[in-house]
Formats: sequence, structure tokens, C-alpha cells
Amino acid sequence: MLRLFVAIDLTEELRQRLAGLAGGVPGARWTESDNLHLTLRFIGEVPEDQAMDIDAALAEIRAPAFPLTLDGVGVYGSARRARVLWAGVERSEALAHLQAKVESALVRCGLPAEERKFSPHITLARLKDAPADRIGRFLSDRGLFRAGPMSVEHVTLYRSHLGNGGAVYEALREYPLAES
Ligand code: 3AM
Repeated sequence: MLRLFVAIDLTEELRQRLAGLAGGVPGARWTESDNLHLTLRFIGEVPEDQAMDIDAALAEIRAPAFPLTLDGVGVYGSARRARVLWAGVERSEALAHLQAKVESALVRCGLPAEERKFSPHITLARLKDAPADRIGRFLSDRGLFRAGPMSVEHVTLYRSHLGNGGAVYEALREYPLAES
């Protein structure tokens, strides 16, 4: 079985900018700079033959390259039980269009449709018992964060290896987007 997800890679420049946001929140486990990405679709565990179907279906996606701008920071979970700190992305029709194409390609491969609405974000940190006041300060201090635009020219199929030291992400294949 392979644990897979589809994501947009970020440029070194944007990853450095995002890594620069880290700090100041006790109980936060910050994403390593190399692991920062924008997940389009978490696939989960699939057998190898289905992984090959997924690869073929993703290779058939035709969508244009587009600019992506990072915009703002936020938190998932309630104020008392915040789970994830994230960076947001500026609203983008092209991103929504690409995500819909990835979703329909995966459903054609027999995966169950994603029930949750696509909420594009980059996970900056996972939180455990982080004090609400420090989260509040992080959000207000970093509220004006913006970076980019970068040009999104491919999507990537990742394999996630779960281990004691956290997940290790292995890029299996890149699928180019059309020059726009
Ligand atoms: O890119 P982020 O960090 O938001 O949280 C996991 C990570 O998302 C998510 O897939 C990405 C790559 O691991 N993920 C992991 N398990 C998941 C699950 N069961 C999941 N998303 C949805 N359902």
C-alpha cells in the first residue's frame, strides 16, 4: 500500500518566507521548510495498481499554469483547541479549477469523492496545548503576511512515509501544467 497525496510545490523563495513565520508559539511543531506545500487532495492508502491508475489519470489533466500568491495566516480548530496554524492563499479561479480537475481525475480512478470543501492552505505548524493568547499574538503579528506571486507550473504526486520522526514526503512524479 502507498499513502499518497497531490500537492503544489512552493518555490524555495516562498518556503523561506514561510519558514520565517515560525516561532513564538509554545506547543507548536513547525513544518520543516522542505516539507511546506499546498495540498490539493489527500488520497490516503491505496494498493500499487490503483496508484498506477492514479498516476495515469493525473498525467491526463490539462490545465494552465497560473500565479499563486500567499496571503495571511489563520488557525484551524477552536480558540481553546487550535490544531493547525496555516498560511492562506489569495483567491484564485485557476487554483479552484485545477483542484476540481484533480478531484474528478481521482474519482474516475475509483476513489470516494472528497466531501469537504477545498480550503487551500499551507500547514505551518501542528499544535498541542498551545496557549490561546500566544496564538492570538501570532495571528495579529503575522496578519499582513503576503508572499509571491510564484508561477505554478506543475502538480506533484507525493508519497507520505509515516515514521517516528514525523512524516517524510517523497515526490513520486510531477505533472506539468500548460504554459499560459
Ligand atoms: O498539507 P497539509 O498539512 O494540510 O494533514 C495532512 C497533510 O495536509 C493531510 O494530507 C497532507 C499530507 O499528509 N492528511 C493526512 N491524513 C489525512 C486524512 N486522513 C489528511 N487529510 C485528510 N484526511
